[in-house]
Amino acid sequence: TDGELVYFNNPMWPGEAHSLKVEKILYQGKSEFQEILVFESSMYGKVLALDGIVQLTERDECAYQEMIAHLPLCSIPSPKTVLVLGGGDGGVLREIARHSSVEHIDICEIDKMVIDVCKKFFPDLSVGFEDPRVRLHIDDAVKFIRDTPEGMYDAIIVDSSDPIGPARELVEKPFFEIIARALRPGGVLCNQAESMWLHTHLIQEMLSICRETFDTVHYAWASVPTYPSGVIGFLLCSTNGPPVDFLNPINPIDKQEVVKSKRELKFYNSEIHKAAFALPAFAKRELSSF
Ligand code: AAT
Repeated sequence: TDGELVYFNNPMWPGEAHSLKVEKILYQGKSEFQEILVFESSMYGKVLALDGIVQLTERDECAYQEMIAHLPLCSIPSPKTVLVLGGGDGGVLREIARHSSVEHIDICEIDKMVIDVCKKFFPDLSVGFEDPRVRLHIDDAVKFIRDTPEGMYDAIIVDSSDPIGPARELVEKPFFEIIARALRPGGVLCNQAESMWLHTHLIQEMLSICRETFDTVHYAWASVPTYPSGVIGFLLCSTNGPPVDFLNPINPIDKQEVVKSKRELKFYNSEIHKAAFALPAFAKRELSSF
C-alpha cells in the first residue's frame, strides 16, 4: 500500500529481496500473460513491475535501454532494418530511432496491455512507438521470428523478461537458431542476459548455445541499480559474414551531431561501450569456457 516498502521476492534471486518505497500505487491489473503493477516510488520515479519483477524505473531505465540498443547498433555500419522482441514499454524503440540510417523497425511484444499501460504512465518511453519507421506486431516472439524471411534484419534486440513467464522459450536453442537465420550475414543480436552475480548457470547455458549458433559471441554488462544485484548483462552475437568488432564501435552515435529535438544520451558513450566488455576476474573464469 501507499507509503510502504514493496518487497520483490523471486526464485531468480533466492535468499534476498529488493525493495522500493511506494509513494502511490498507480495501476494494478492482470493481463492474459502477467500481473502488471505501476507505482510512484520515492527515489526512482515511476516503476513498472511484471509478475513481481521490476522491468524499469524512470530514473535508471536509460542505462538498460541505451545499452541494449546502442551496443549492437553502434557495432555495425549504418544499420537499416531492426527487430525488437519484447520491449513493450517503447524505450528501446526510442533509442533505435536515434540512428538516422535505420529505415525499418519491427517490434513484436506478446502483451498489448503492457503497451497500453506504458502509453498511459511512461510517455517518455512509449514515445518510441510514435516514430514512423516502427511497425508493431502483437504476438509471441518465437512465433513471429519463425515466420520471418531469412536474412531480413541487420540487428535483432531481445528485450525480454526473465525466463520464468512468457519468455521461457527465449533462452532455448531453437530460438537462437531462428534468430541467426533471420539475420543477414554479419548481422548482430543483442540479448538481455541477466546478472553475472546471480545467474552464472543461465548465462553459461546461453553462451554455449550462442557459441554453437553464431560466429562471434561476447558478454557485456552495465549497472542498473533497480535490477536484482544492480547489474544486467547483454549477449552480443554476430552471424557469419562481414566481421563485427563489438569491442570497438565503428558507428559512434554519441559523436554524431545531436539533433536538437532528441533527448540527450544519459548513459551510453563510446568509452562505456568498450568498458562494458571488461569482465571481473570471477566472471571471466566462469564464462570463458562456455
Ligand atoms: N524495457 C523493459 C524491460 C523489459 S520488458 C520485457 C517485455 O518482454 C515485456 O513487455 C513482456 O511482456 C515481453 N515478453 C515476454 N515474453 C515475450 C514473448 N514470448 N514474446 C514477446 N514479448 C515477450 C525486460 C526487463 C528485464 C528484467 C531483467 N531482470
